[in-house]
Amino acid sequence: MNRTEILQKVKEAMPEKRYIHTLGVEKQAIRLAKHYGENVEKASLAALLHDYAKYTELKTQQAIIVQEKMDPRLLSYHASLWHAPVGSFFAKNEFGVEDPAILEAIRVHTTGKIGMSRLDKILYLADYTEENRDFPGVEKARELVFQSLDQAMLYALGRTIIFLVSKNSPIFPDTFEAYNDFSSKTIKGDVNEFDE
Ligand code: DGI
Ligand code: FE
Ligand code: FE
Repeated sequence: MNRTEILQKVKEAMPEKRYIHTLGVEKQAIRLAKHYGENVEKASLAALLHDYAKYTELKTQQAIIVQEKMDPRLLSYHASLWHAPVGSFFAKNEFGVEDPAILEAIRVHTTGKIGMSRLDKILYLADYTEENRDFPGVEKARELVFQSLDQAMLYALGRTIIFLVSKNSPIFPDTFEAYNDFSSKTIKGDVNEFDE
């Protein structure tokens, strides 16, 4: 599939606003890839496909999670988490993407996980900071993201957890695990800070 074909298929799968978001994520992912020496083509493709499954019928998403033996805990959490692993499945099966690094970045783009790769972080943070996003804290995230991917991940995951708690939403364990992983990597987030 060439770029034009990919763009057309992605565009047809979502409302205009989501397509504009997708192009914004690609732009930011390419900027970040260049800044951090990551493969630009991989970042671009992961970005273009990351929300492809967002408007797939939930029944279909659920069936794919079951059939493909994906993490069964997903089914007892909010359905907005499902489009990430299901999107990874479509990237492989509808777009012919074979690269495991691209497929994994798409799979973990909503929750994060322990031990994220540079490409995983770039997609997660491009999704969080692309130019059309507007929420409290996005400006700070846009600055942090070019200073340190790990600091930016800690900030973005922390803000996401605070946001979910403010809505009394359940938080998927991988989100906490990712947060803890980045927290323990930075001195600032170390629990010892509170010992004295
Ligand atoms: O698909 P996008 O809107 O571009 O962004 P996304 O895939 O990062 O997030 C989709 C939604 O999932 C968003 O409303 C925040 C929510 N979310 C992220 N982590 C968790 C979560 N929802 C729950 N319930 N638990 C989580 O851990
Ligand atoms: Fe998403
Ligand atoms: Fe997105």
